[in-house]
Amino acid sequence: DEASALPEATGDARSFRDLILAKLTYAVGKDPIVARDHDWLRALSLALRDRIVDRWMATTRGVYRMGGKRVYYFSLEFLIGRLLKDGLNNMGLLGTAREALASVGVDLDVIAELEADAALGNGGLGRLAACFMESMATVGVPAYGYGIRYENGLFRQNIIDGWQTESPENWLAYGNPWEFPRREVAYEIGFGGAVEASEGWDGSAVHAWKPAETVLAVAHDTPVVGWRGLRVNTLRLWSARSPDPISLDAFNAGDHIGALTARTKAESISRVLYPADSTPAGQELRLRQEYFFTSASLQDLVRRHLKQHREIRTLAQKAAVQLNDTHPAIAVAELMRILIDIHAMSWADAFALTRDTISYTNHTLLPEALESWPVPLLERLLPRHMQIIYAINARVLTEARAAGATDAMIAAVSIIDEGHGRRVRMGNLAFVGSHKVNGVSALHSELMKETVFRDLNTVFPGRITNKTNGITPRRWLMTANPGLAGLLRETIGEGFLDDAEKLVALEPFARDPGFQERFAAVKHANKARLAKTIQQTLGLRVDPAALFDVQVKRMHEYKRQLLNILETIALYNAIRTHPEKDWVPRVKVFAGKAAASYTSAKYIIKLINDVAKMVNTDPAVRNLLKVAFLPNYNVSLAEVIIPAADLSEQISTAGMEASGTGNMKFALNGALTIGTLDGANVEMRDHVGADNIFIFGLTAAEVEARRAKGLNPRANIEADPALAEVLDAVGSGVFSPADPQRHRGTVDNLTNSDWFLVTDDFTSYSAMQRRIDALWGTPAAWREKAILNVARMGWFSSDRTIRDYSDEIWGLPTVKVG
Ligand code: 26M
Repeated sequence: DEASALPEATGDARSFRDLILAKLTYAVGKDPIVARDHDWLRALSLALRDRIVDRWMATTRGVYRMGGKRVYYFSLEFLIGRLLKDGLNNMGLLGTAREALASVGVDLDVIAELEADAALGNGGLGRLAACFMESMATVGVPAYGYGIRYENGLFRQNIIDGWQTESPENWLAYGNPWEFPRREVAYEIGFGGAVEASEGWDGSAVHAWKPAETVLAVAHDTPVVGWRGLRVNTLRLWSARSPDPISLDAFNAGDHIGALTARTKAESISRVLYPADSTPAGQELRLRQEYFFTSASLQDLVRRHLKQHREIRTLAQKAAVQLNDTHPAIAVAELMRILIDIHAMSWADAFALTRDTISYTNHTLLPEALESWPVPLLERLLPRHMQIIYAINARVLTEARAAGATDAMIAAVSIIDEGHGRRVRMGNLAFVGSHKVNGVSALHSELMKETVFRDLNTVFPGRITNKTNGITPRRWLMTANPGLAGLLRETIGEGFLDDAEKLVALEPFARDPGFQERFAAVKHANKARLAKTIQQTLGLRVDPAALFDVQVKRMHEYKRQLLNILETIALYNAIRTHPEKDWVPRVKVFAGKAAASYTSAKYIIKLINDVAKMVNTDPAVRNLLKVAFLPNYNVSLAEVIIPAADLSEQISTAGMEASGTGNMKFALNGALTIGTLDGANVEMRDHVGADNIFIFGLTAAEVEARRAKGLNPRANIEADPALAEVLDAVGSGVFSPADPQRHRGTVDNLTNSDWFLVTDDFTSYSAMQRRIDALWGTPAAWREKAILNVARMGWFSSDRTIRDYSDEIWGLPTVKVG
């Protein structure tokens, strides 16, 4: 019979199979005979969760007993992706689960693909928060992540006739096996109303905020497993609930719909993630989200602190609050309110305690991305906080004046921007309320001192520090690229699993022909897998033997997907003009979402798709060039694309990409980088060696100088006939014959302003691409460089980043695993 054809499970796999079957029966309510793939996924997830929960409670108990400091990572975004395989891997249960499922005729890889991708974030900032959560559990930092449990995460991107459209992504449709709702952990969050001042027992002023409106924040906890399952931390996400779900008076008066509007308004706070990753929306609902989760989180950690330590004055010794960008910057005022209004602390003590507790990470220098809120809006929504912000500002400006600040410096240091109709600068608020402020790469941190925070850096020297970003090698190497991880294990042993810097042991194998062959075979298998995805989603056939040249990230002008597609067109022209040359077959892979309102970014998506349509069907190209735009880029798709890349495109205008983290993921997986000297690319060059990375283009200083003297894109275009030809073709509708004017705006913008210096860097970029072709022609040389990249990328593990935060910002000890 059929069942006897199945492999028999042994040992651990047997007991794990029994646990899965018990979950299937008693938690899912399905007989194995009729269970569908989704039922098996849920049963497996619940079985794994049981194992995780045991470690979770042990960790939580241990942390409490130690009585030490906890880290609270405040982030409006956690771009988690799927949790099953990463959880199995960290728990050491991947093989066990595979065997257990096989014994009941189920394929782990098939059901793992059904898990929803938790996209509670936009891009780099949100994914960094997720990598940090995993690394904090791994290196033994007792940490809580605090954020919002959005019902709808980042939108789904559909490509229709080459254009992006957006639709809601319902990640909770099949339920979420990883979370534990904590209905009993709920806090009141106030909005609006007025501040009542009275006189305290000693004659001092006492302020009581009487909000007009209250919303409840309800906790949902997700365990976060570290490597080898040794420690499990908590991600606590808040969901908004109305304290009065049905307005009974209205309901009884017969207004059944009206009775629900208050509830709808309250619950809209955690309905959806704001999908912009650069320009703040400036909408009231966004400010409500920011205050909602910040207040709930501070109330929660203060309650935990008092329960354990009794005394509010020791807060900074027991709690470190890290602000992920300015989105939770209102924490400075909210903590002050809690300390002064509720715990009757003096101003000076409260401010010292706040500053000792809080620190702030900056992720961008783009002026349009810096958050500021109109004073009248803050005044209406959070009147007490506005008072506190004014009071903080008065003291800071007095201090600055005493330190010799000029009027211009005072204006720059002020929390209030008087220039644009009085706004609260959240960056300045976060800065003055923090003991440390950090950038996310060496270059970015230096630029912070010279640009946005120049004067604050003078008044508060030493406060700005650098913490170069990192990525978790568990998800981005072991889980995403099991083929490579397995080869590395066989070659250099298991040490790198516990300490990514041990990957250097691979260096002696870089030129070893036998190893090179096996390394290339892994890459080829990953490329075949991506080719299959491309075939299935786009109906496009690509050859896994071609050079896979990949740019995947949010669509943004500064990231310069436009530079890449223009160079692709130049290559297309050259192939047709010189069919006799021996061109390197290339597959250009693009993916990324544009903010729904970012029109020029959406036109770039359309241009890529227009070019793809023409190039992919042109017989003159003889399959030497293919262009693929994969829709709906997310963490799960990244896990397929990144291990399959030969070439990683990191080509932002120098000085504009704070760090980048995709750059690290590609290099760790053996792709070579073509990139500008921007963000962490600079440090990647230092680590992998200048011979093993392709750096081109203007430096940040040169970009600044060229902008200062005035850009001259027309001269750049005139100087490069290939570029001129490309722009003529795009502008005149060669790729959009049905609508020849379609890309006119894009070309005009390049010709007349070119703020992102695409035309300045085009020629050197193009030349570098041809050098890359030449190297591809010598596989042994290419592979040597790729292997050296893997060997030397260990430093970019987020474990290292977290140790740096622990040592230099949080004042915490960390432990080694393994
Ligand atoms: C702000 C206000 C309203 C709505 C949305 C936002 C907003 C959301 C996300 C603004 C910026 C957001 O993200 C910025 C971001 O992802 N920055 C990236 O951070 C990475 C991690 O440090 C860096 O590697 C990238 O270089 C940087 O662009």
